[in-house]
Amino acid sequence: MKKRRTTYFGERSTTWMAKDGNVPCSPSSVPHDPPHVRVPTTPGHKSQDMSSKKRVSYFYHGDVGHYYYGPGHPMKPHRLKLTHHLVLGYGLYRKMEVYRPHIATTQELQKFHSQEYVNFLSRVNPDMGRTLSSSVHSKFNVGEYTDCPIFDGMMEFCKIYTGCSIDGAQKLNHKITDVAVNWSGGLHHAKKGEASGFCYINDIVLAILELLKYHPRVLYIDIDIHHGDGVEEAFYCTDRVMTVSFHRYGDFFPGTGNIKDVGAKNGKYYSVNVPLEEGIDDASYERVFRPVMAKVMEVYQPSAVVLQCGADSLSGDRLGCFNLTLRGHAKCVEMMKGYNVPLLILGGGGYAIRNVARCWAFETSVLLEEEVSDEIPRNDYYDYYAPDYKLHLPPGTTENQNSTEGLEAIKVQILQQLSQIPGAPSVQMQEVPPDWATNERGGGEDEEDPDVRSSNRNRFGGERREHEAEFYDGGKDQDR
Ligand code: V1D
Ligand code: CA
Repeated sequence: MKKRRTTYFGERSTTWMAKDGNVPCSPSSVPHDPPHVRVPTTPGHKSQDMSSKKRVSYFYHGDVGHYYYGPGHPMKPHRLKLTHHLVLGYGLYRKMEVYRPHIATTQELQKFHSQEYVNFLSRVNPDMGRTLSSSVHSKFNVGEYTDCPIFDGMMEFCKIYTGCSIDGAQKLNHKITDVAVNWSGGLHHAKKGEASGFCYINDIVLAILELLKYHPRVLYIDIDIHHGDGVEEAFYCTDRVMTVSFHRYGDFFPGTGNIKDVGAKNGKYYSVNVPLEEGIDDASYERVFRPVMAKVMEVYQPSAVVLQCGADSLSGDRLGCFNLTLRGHAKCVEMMKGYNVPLLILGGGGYAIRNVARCWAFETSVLLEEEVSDEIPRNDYYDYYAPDYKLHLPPGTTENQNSTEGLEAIKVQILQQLSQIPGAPSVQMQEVPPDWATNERGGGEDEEDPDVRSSNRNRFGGERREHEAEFYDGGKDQDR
């Protein structure tokens, strides 16, 4: 049975403008870029410039790696701690702004998710989870022994990773950074009123909604091996967001993402699906990714890009079956960075946790244009990288079932679909809603202490810059 789509947008394209009457996305009101950021000299972003250093902001909360989905579950938040410690071990924190995020409030989550669903997630606990009626279980798609178990601190976990993504979007909106990175985000399967595929709250949709306050067109790209169904569904009927997902298609979770699914109503041709077979290697992936994304950038001309970097598309993943190396995966990041458009970088899936950490630490270095050694640096989790203690992965052995002709046919079909787009859509202007940070967050039920908040948060995102001494956590966690 075909599921009804819970799209966020109706048919009309609108954007917002600031209370003072400025139109944040009109060229005349855009502040000058700092001198070290090169902007294209021609309208649009047709050409790539691979060599302009960017201001990078990195969002991390020290508790995010402590949550546990349960025994036997492949999703291990501990991988986020491994990633962070590898980033620290390489000294990359010295080259970027490191922020601790605000904790997203239930009101913020309800900007996309239904009140009923958010209330349910807020109330439920693991003990209740064991006795949930089958109707509640099937309504919200959570429960014991499912993809989405109810685990201790589940809602706090969601609020942490979502806070990071929203904060990143706000830093981009206010031009405080060129690139915002949240490796704990990217949970692309969550729907308006139900959990799916290890995802409960869709931080991506919420971050895109934040970007839409200032950006007329937002591009979402998804290189997780799974189809980015939750994000596609949310924006299926609008041209304000273009979604592009590269994924394994055919008897593979979640089963959506047919090449013929192109969007509907105002969003027709603004959803792009690139179905791939197992075993795809770096060269084959680039042969599709590069021309498709070049065409997307040419016809859509987004003013902000969100890139979900699920690491389950790497060779050797426990759930995935692609054959990408770190270099092939990171090439996508490098390419999108080269377009010089504000960029939100998110995590996603990834189930060989050492490789996830290798991948995202390497991609952090690529974003910073800092070379890193193939020798894993000393860090709290150094032993995890035995026996070779190398950063880069050996090439996988899975056979590439994507023929050159098959990939060419996919590319041609997608370029043809993209050529149906008349040109970058313009938008009507309305008043911009305030940052959730400044208005709606204040005094919310989730505030730990409103007095503390006002004294150590800035006027844009509510984040607090970490002191370098706070980066290192003592002790070693279990690989769980
Ligand atoms: F192997 C498992 C063990 C325990 C619990 C779940 C799994 C498991 C493996 N693969 N679950 C899956 C996928 N689910 C199914 C279900 C069978 N049907 C009833 C559904 O095949 C879900 C895979 C989720 C992938 C998530 C993701 O990598 O895309 C991701 N991205 O961001 C966050 C997660
Ligand atoms: Ca994908």
